[in-house]
Amino acid sequence: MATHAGQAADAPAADTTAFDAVVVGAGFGGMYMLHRLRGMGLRVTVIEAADDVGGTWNWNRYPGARCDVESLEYSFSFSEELQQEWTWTERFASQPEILAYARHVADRFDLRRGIRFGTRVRSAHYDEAQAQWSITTDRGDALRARFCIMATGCLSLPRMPDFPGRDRFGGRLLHTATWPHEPVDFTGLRVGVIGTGSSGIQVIPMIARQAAHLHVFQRTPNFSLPSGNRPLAGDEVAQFKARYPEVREKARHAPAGIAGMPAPDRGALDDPEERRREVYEAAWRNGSTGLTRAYNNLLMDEAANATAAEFVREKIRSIVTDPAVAERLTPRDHFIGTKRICLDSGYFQTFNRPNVTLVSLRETPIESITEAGIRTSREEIPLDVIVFATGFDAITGALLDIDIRGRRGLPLAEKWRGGPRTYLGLMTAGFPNLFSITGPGSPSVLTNMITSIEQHVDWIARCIHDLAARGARSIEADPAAEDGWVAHVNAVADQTLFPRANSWYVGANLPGKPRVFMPYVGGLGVYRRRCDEVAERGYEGFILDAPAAAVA
Ligand code: NA7
Repeated sequence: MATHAGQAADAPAADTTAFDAVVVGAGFGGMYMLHRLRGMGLRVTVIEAADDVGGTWNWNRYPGARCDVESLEYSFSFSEELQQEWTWTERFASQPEILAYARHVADRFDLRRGIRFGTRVRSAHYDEAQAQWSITTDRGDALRARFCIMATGCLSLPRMPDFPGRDRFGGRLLHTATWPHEPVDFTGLRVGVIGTGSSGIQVIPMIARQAAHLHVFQRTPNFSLPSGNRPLAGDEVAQFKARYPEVREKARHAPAGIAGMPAPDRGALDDPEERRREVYEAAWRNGSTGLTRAYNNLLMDEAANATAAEFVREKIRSIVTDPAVAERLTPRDHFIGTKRICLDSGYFQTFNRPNVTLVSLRETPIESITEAGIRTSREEIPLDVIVFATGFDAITGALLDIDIRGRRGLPLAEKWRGGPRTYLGLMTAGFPNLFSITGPGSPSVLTNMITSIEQHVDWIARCIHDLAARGARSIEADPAAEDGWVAHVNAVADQTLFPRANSWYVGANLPGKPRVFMPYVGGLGVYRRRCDEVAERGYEGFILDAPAAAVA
């Protein structure tokens, strides 16, 4: 490994295959990791399958794609200059604006020259003798690095259900997560959207405005709240920016990594019904996901949750004019917030349009895709375009898509056959020097991803620095510490209603995926303290420089 005072980052070197660290993915995690490690003088390369930075915000270009964390908080805090010079224009940033921000970050910190675009990592194998990772790509690269850092994202392996006849369809097939770069014009077309998760709920109102007719194929109705998106006024932005030091510090220790969402201090049943309604009404009017965090027990207590769920069900009935359609759109199979809550701009209102038809797949399942459209158990619906908004193999999908092998050639897929096992969501035993950013067992998708990414990247950078300072070549999770963390992640989740929903948090959206609650629900502030303590206690629960046979 280059010493920290050693060779300048990315300096021309004879060997373009040997690195201190290879980072997989150039989304926000990979970009910040590159910036940090470069700043420490390490030789780093980032490998990115897409042709640009931005990760999920580069792929998910469907109309209506928008973040559900407010833009002024969904942004990097590591550079005061960056956060002062960038100006967000909307309360919730749209995909094009977030992608423009990612590109700005890449240019401002001169990151592009450290990234190999259009290149997909195929394998990463650990060489025990050398204490190095050997990494291959689909372009024939064979790289070696002391550290391999997976910044592969939690929602990056799209899922396309294999309906019979899919390849026969004569029209156009699109997936929200692999959207074309050029705009798609739906004017005059008959469109079908399959899926009513966040992506479906965002894209449906946009397509409905253009299409001749839109059929929405819904399997499970979802809770969705009005986003309350609006343009940001210049003075509002300036005032917020002036408070950044305080806001960011709060966010780092808040449960969701969002300063504007501190932990509530009372339970839903502590308030009389009338007061509770006022609280929910105010949250509904204010927009954002605040309604599900209005009380501290909404995700813990069935009766408390029912008060919020019923409030939203009433709203759906009040918005959708046809009572039969309203009933079909009303979620009843899960506690509100236990599947990712959606934020929308006029989703339920869309079903009042004459050119929109809701098809409930519970009543009339899809039997096949035909040359002309979709055949349900009732009829064949002719379509020009089918949009799959059918989600992702979340959290573990992109990691297991790479042939990762640790000590003694053990495949990660084999180790995780029963579900992911990690220590702190950062490392998995038997895979030395392999880190994952926002991996399973960390707060990740239950938080502001950028706050969580910064926490993970800073921790990994500090760890690599400390290893060099001690002269250690490797670090890996102690299997006993990993068992303890997995038990803790499960125990905390089991105190909540989360594991009971058939969500992608538990892998229930993928037939055959082991049912494990994957994110850490204990909150980012608590988690951050734990990670810091571990480092301060000399990497408690990790083994430094284990001999080849020492770790099972
Ligand atoms: P989601 O939230 O996983 O939603 C996928 C949707 O697709 C959901 O409504 C599914 O219904 C539906 N789906 C999946 N497979 C099928 C089949 N075979 N037939 C019919 N319908 C199906 O993915 P999104 O992309 O919307 O959002 C993912 C995250 O990205 C989101 O939570 C935000 O964090 C950003 P189901 O509910 O499984 O019955």
